[in-house]
Amino acid sequence: MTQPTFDQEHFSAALTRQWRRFGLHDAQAMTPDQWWHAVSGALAECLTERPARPASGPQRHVNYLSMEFLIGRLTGNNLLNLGWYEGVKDVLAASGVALSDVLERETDPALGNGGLGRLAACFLDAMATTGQPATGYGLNYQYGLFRQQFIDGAQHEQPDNWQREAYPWFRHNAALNVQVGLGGKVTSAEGVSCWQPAFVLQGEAWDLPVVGFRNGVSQPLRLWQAKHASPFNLQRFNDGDFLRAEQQGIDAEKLTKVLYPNDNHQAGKKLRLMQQYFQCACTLKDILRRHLTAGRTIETLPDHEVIQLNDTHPTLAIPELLRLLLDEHGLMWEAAWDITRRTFAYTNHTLMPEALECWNLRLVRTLLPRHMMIINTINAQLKSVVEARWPGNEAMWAKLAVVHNQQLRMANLCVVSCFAVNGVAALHSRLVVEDLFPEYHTLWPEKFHNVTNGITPRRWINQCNPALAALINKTLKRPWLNDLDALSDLAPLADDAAFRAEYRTIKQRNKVALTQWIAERTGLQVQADALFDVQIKRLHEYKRQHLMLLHIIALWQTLVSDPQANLAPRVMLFGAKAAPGYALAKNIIYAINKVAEVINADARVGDRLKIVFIPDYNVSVAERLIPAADLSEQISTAGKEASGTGNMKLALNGALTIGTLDGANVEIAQQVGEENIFIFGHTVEQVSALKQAGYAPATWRKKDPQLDRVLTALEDGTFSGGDRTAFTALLDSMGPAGGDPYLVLADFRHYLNAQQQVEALWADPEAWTRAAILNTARCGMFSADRAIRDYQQRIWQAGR
Ligand code: B1N
Repeated sequence: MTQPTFDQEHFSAALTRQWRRFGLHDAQAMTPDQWWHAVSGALAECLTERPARPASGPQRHVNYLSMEFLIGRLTGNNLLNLGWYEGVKDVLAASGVALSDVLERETDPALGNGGLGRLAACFLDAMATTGQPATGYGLNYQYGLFRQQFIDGAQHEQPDNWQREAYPWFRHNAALNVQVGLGGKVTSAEGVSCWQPAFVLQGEAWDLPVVGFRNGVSQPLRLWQAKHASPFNLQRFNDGDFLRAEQQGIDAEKLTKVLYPNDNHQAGKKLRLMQQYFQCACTLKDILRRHLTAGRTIETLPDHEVIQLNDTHPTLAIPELLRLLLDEHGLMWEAAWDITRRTFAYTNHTLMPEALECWNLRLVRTLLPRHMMIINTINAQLKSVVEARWPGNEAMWAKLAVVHNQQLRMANLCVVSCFAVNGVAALHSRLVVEDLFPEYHTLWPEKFHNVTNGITPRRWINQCNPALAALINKTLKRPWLNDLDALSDLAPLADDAAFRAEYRTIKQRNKVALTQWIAERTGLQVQADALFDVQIKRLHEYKRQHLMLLHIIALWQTLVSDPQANLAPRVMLFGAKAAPGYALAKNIIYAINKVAEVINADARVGDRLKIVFIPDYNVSVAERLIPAADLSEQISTAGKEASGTGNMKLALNGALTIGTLDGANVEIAQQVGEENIFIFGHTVEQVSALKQAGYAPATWRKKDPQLDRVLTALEDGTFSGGDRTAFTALLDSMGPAGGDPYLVLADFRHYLNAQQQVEALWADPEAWTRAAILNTARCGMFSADRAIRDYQQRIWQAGR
């Protein structure tokens, strides 16, 4: 496929139409925000009119269903993928306007929480780039993930009204509107069931273009927005009950008001279940419409369409498809089940028990009575399979049932109904089989796969680190952004002093740029030649931001007690949001900020140790931090982080990883070589052995005087103006009360030892840069393009 070249006249004309629409007489009269709207609107217009089209081919069309798409800013990304950046830059320069300033005006669409939502966005980019026909399906939230503020060190949340109604990239096509029912009852006549919903909602399709990298492809991310269906209840209206047809009791627009701010945690709220069903019902109507209007029969659905479930959040798509096949297309159960089973594939993203979705049966039955019947049929069918395999084994049934103890278990429903189940990194996929679903694995071993996550190098190198991209362009002299394995050709240059100097200069400039931005954003002055030690991710106990905090306190105590200590100056950088209801996570944020206040103001330490907690971490902040990082903190308890993807972005941009053998860290270590990464901590097997033997954090504290000093400083008010209760939640979690479930104390010593190895390598800049270059050169496999090809080969092309 060829790329439409930039047509300056066409773009300029579109731009003119934009500012005329603002009622202006001159481009010069535009405010900076208007410039952003005008440029984006003009580009969106050019894209609609030009021959940018969806990918096509013999493959099945992928329908990627996700409750989250953390897309980040679109305008700059689309310009780069289209190859129009320079052209547009020149047009704006002629008006004395800098494109880079204009792009900074875009509010980050934050329609996701963290890694799961960002992965969905990277995969859409990679499918457009590799030519995989695909549609992303999600929700158009009016409020994205909350904005974070610190007030006296504590997190406060502000609503994120991102002005979706004025977002120039959206295209709305009323012809795609669909209607969705909720509640009501089921009637049966002659073996045919009929659901009569109490309420009907309207789903509006709002499309964002996903632009492939220089290949002329653009395919939609379709986000559904809930509206009142004409003010009537259609059923009542058709029954002639005109006066009572006005709906009551359900506020449709509430449904897509706000993204739930939990990451790796289920809150079990009714509105969330309604969101999930709404997204699934709208999407299935759309998929079936596309299939049938292409002149195909319903029976051939799995030959042409595959539905990939991004975790269990869109699981209701399974009973919804069955309902449509049974009740609206009149299929018999066997045929409907066969079609469904060959259409769905499920990706598991977490083993954390609190994130495995279970829904109360009464709630499900009230909102979705027909789906409940269908789920019960699946459950009964499963029961005979389990009974045949493990006759009379009640405990086994209690474990494998889809419906049990008045709970609907979404992961079980997925495994039973999908042709493929995959984890997101090699270790995680092994644990999915061994710890989460061992019995299902003995029943259906062929269903289980690994697809290690990946990231798009278009955003995570080309867009965020243009200087590094330019160096790679100049060095490789061939396309690499859609063929990331090509980076391996850089490896020999790790031994070339001139190349190392260039590579180091780029990192240094990125760090200088970051220090300026930090000063503007936080008022803190930090030195760009310090080691930039970065931990950026959602705040969660298992990710162990507090382990990094303990190291910071240990460094400070060393610097204070021994001013001659030979320690590298460090800037410790954090970016993290805590779910608003997650008290411990919020206490960890508070503790980091309070420790930062004391240490940053300590003249004895000066520039040798600084702590910066960047407020309101989001995709755009990540784009600034990642190119400037020296050290990437990936320090979750082994077995808890399914994959991680920030680890990949940081390694590709030349940060060395300090990390546990968890998630994709294991594969990063394999790729870069153990001499180019700092691995520490208990392994998965050691973690379970330790717990089995009865882990007691107090004994670990007792045998390590430095650890005791660090914890004492948190207890005795050193960082909280004498208040000994300020960090109770944090301290309790690591003490006998909480039992230190994530083994912070048990990994402390090993972590500090690894940090000393970091110091040693940092002391030799040439050796450090050599290792950094090898990280860039050897992480090509973490391209999302490779992940998409794995999905194609292992999952999407199979299973029909
Ligand atoms: O998915 C990412 C992984 O790289 C991370 O390791 C993993 O933690 C993350 C419920 C989740 N797993 N589960 C969630 C998000 C929102 C929610 O409501 C669970 N996020 C992950 C991509 O594979």
